[in-house]
Amino acid sequence: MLTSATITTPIYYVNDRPHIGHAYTTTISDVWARAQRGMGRDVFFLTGTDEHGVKVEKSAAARGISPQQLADENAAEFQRVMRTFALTNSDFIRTTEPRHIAQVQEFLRRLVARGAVYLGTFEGWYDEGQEEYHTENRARELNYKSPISGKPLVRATEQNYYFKLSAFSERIAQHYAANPTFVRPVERFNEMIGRMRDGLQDVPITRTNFSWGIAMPDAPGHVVYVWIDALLNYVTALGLGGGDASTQGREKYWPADYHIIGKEILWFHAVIWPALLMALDLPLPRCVYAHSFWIADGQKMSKSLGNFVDLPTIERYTSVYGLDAWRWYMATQGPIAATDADFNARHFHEVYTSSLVNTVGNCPSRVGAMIGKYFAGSLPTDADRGGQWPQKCSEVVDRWERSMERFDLVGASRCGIDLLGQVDAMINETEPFKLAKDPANTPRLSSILNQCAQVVRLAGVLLEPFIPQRGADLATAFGGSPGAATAWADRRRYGTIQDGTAIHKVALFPRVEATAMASSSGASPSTGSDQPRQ
Ligand code: ME8
Repeated sequence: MLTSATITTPIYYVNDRPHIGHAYTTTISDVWARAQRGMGRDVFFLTGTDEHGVKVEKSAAARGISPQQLADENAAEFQRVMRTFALTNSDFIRTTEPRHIAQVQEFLRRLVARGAVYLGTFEGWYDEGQEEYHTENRARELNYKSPISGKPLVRATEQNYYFKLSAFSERIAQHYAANPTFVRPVERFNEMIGRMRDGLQDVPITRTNFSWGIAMPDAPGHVVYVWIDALLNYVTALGLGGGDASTQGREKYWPADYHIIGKEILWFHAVIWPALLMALDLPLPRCVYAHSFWIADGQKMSKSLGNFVDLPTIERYTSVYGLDAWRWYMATQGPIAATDADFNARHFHEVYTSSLVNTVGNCPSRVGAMIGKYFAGSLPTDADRGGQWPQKCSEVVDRWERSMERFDLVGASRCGIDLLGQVDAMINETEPFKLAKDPANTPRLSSILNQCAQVVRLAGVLLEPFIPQRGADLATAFGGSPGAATAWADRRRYGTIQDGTAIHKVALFPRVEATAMASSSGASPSTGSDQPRQ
């Protein structure tokens, strides 16, 4: 039986158009999903859109359209991006779908029935832009200003339904202690542990000041707080609250292995979400992974500064360098750790040239060309049966598997590059082009080129989740088949290309002019009209 694996991205707000941040989180999740599928696991990869709340209501009003129209328009745009970027999500959940709404209401009924939700009066500090309440302590720490927009927090009083978050402090602390990798990276985990020390206060989970949301069951006038609605997407998509035909048979995908999110929404995922799951008697996800932010040329990205990497900008990169190059840059140079990452066109170009053109492109092309020239494109035999390679390769594949398991995509990306580097080194050392001048060297030449080809194929397997299009070309050129078409036990093994197999020369990554992307971040020209964002 296949083991399953589940990964999720945040569901994105439909009051914004897709940009580098969304592309980043979704792409790294896709790399992981593809890697797990390649290893033969049954993967559920979830993304979608967060469509309720005041922000969407206001953006729609500003454009003179209904919130549903705005949501439909932008959800379609996000879905188009998933397709054009070859992202392999298993479902795309929208929070205005009936299947989601019905289950959110069912979960709220359960929370009320279990005494985890009650009616009370709230007075506190509210961040209008983020739709987030803060405790007095936290508000003071923030200088009574939104950490995101810098606008003052406002004093708010409301009669609301509350979630008894305070009742879960102890259990969450225990879970943290027992699961030291529950939140990653560790710097982020420490932050959460620090904030938990303040104690947890109950949180209002309904609103009465707007209507664009899910109605609280049996409570006329109350609309479910957008964050509760949104968090529940991770389990409504799997039908844990009832579901419909589209969610049937998906219970096995819970708990998720990874919730991949940006650091600004970690509190919701590391504290509120686990407490909700505990209150619902559902198991907790294995890991909440909170990456940092892309910044541009050392500064926060902002549309008014003109360094904002929006969808048209991304599309310019993919048309100049190709989709795989974009993915490679996202997955290997992005803010996966606790520090922000700088996006700039020069760096993009350097990484493209050194890793993709000079290594991933060049090495297979060299090997393919020599087999073409000296053995008419047919894999010669290796009397040495791989020498040291089978052992070396098995170690590298083990390292790759472990890196993927830990969501260390940078570490995993190096495995394929390392193998190709070692092939290059062997070619430089043994100089097959010199050996080829004397027929007496043919057995040795055969062995060397057979070994090079075997390692190149294997490196391609390890690189394929990052560069699926060129990875498939590489697999085909070296006598294999791309993706999960073959069992992992065979794909991960050194030496599976049979003697006599046709090996082709491949041109994977063409050189690109250094000046192809004009401005430094390559961002679209400024419109000057939009708010700065994270
Ligand atoms: O927060 N760098 O949606 P959102 C890297 N709907 N990643 C970035 C980024 C940047 N500069 N900017 C955004 C929401 N992101 C809620 C989520 S989940 C139950 C509800 C990415 O559209 C990052 O993953 O504002 C961040 O968490 C997400 O986009 C926020 O997307």
